[in-house]
Amino acid sequence: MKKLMIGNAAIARGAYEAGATVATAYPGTPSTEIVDSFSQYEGVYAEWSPNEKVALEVGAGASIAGARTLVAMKHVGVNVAADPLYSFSYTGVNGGLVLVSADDPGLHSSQNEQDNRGYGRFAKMPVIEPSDSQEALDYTKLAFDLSEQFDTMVMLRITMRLAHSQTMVKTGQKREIPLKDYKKNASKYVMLPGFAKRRHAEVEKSFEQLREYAETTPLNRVEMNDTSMGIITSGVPYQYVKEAFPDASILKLGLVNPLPKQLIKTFADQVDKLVVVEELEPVIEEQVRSWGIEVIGKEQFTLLGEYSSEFLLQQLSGIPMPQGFNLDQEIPARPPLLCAGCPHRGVFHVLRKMRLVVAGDIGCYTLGAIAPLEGMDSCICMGASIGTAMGMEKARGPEFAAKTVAVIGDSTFVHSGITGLIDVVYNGGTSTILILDNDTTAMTGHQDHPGTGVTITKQPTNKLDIEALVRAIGVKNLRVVDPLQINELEKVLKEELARREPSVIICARPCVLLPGTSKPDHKIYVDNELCNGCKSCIRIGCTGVTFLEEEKKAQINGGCIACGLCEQVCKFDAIKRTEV
Ligand SMILES: Cc1ncc(C[n+]2csc(CCOP(=O)(O)OP(=O)(O)O)c2C)c(N)n1
Repeated sequence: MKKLMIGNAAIARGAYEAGATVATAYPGTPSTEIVDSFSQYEGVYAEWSPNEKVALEVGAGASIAGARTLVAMKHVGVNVAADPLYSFSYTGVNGGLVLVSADDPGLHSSQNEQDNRGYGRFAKMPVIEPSDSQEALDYTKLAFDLSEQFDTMVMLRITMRLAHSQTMVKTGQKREIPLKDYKKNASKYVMLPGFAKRRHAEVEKSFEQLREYAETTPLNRVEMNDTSMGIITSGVPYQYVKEAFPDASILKLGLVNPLPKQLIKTFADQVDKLVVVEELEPVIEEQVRSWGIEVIGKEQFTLLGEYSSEFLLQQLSGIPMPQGFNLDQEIPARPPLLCAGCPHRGVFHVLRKMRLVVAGDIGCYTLGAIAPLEGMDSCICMGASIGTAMGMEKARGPEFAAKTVAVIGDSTFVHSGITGLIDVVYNGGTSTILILDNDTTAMTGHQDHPGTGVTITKQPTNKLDIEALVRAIGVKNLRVVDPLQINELEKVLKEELARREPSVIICARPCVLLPGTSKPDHKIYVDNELCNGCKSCIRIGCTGVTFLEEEKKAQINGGCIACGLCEQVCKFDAIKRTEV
């Protein structure tokens, strides 16, 4: 059957057709739809793991036990999973394991632009890059076969453009792949130094075989054409190359680690000028250069962001990018904002008002960093907030801690905040930590997590009791507040900051966009008689409130969901509620 599919759905389909029966993931743009789609197939097991390290460990266990297994994460998730990754690359697999790394050139929704082909090189792991949804499906299937043939996990590296673009896909039949036998094999799966030494030698041996395989695999193909220019490329940039230079000769690499040295040398000999087109790092270019082959690469292109066919034409042929191509020039900037009624807004309003130092974290609440709330001092990676606040305290002393808070979401707390809290309690920190519990992983599209009590397939399960967990860690001062009750929140914050002990304040209110979230039975309006245009309500940064410059009055617009925050910040009682 043929149908339009985004790359992520095609990968899920490929895994299903390859007979994978287990899939694990932690959500993260642009990878989230992969395991979500996989979970909808019959007869498979899929899970949202608490974080990427656990996802890969569960994947490794399933593979060792004999199942074909898919593990998916965004590029920075691979950093979290790097510890098991580097050991699992030594043990190898039983059932094939494909690890999808969804990279984000252009930082559409990430904190960095790292190029995860580098992991392939360091961990001696084959890396495959599809260029469209059909290849995403086909290469995923092939990746499972390769994984078992070469006894290694295989990385399928995609980028946002492939993950979320739709192209036609011909789907096939599911292959029935029986579970491989499980046999105890400690020298393969127990990474004691003595065993690991031998496994390292095995890895090097099988990587040499992969190098040979790279020379002949259909994953790498030469499209010989005009020989005045030859372009080596892979992944989505292949599409840009085809569009910009339809007459050029192309070496399209589907297997980007290891590279086919001989194939590349032969291709280079046949063309007058050799160019490597790859987004982000010069991974292919540097290897080609190291073999003494002259090549045009990053001196002509950029290490930053995504490419396009127009960009390639400009850089290689001097054809200027079309006028107005830069969309930023045409459309006013529209920075992302917290939704109207978002419970996080109350928190950041109070934090700014109290002029606190805020060690932040990653989630919807990171938007509290931008104007007009501007309530965040740092944000490093998921789970970093609590450790960062602890470091600030240890550097500057408890007085500094008395005006510092850490802010972390519920999904992020479970992902990697728990150990930071353990550190605070264990090493005598006095931090005040706000867990913003909106009962979902909102930022990536409302995925469930252990604290929501629901699985990926919407089955009820044990609901992690965050309060009990915090107490078990040893936090004696635990408060639960409604983050949209700002006076109460401010009072509680003052009390907890005054303590020379760790405190946790759980700001509990469900995400306003969650289905079933109760909506207020009143509406909000501005009493024009009382509004004096002070703009206090505008400074909460809510899309439900507009300021009419001519009239010098605030106005509640259709975006309002009557959360009542603006009503609370108005000192002149000009914002009122009416029964519906
Ligand atoms: C290592 C890593 N994995 C995944 C992501 C993607 N991501 C960013 S924030 C976030 C979780 C947000 O959920 P939560 O902490 O509950 O905050 P909310 O968005 O609900 O406010 C995820 C999955 C990431 N940035 N880094």
